[in-house]
Amino acid sequence: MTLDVSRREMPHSTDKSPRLAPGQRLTDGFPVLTYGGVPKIDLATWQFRIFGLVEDEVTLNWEQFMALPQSKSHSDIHCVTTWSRYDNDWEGVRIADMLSLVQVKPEAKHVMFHAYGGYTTNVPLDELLYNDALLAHTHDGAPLPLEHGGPLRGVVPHLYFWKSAKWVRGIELMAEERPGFWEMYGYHIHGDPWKEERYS
Ligand SMILES: Nc1nc2c(c(=O)[nH]1)N[C@H]1C(S)=C(S)[C@@H](COP(=O)(O)O)O[C@H]1N2
Ligand SMILES: [Mo]
Repeated sequence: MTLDVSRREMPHSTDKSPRLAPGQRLTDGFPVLTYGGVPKIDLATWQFRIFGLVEDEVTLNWEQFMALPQSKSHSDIHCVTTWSRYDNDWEGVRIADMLSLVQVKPEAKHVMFHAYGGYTTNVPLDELLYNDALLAHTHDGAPLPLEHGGPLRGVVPHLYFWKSAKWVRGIELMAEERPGFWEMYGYHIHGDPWKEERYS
């Protein structure tokens, strides 16, 4: 099956209000929240793998990744620790475009992001097809700083920011929902900021 990756608007750009999700406060800064250290990543050996419930697993090196169609998105960050940061400009590859490189099996309904360093987080497949969901290498016009996930991070802005994996190295397609790192330690399995899906 070829996934329907026709451009989709993320729900909060149309019907999520107020803009500041409940229980959040605005910050001008950009806090760093990492469990553990910053992994050492060499672009010469960097790889991104799409695997799991696909017909044809794909592995890209950095050059191949950067040759994919590039997109921009503008979105707000809502962190479960209650800070929000408006108006982030991201550049990278839409996750929908990444997924169109493979034939996703029809039973695939969820994904797990895998990151260098071992971090994982799960997201429903449908929700990664919104056009603001990116794998981003650039933030506010500059290469993504290492502590914020450079060279590449997930950006899934309609969910709490722990769903945006830094240092991503793969997407695994799965039939069933499976908890990622923070989800195993009590964070909500879904994480919608407007429903305050913080902890379970
Ligand atoms: N690989 C990895 N990705 C991660 C994390 C992490 O510890 N490791 N922390 C998550 C959490 S809890 C948050 S709030 C955001 C923080 O991103 P920032 O440090 O760029 O603000 O990254 C998410 N992605
Ligand atoms: Mo977080």
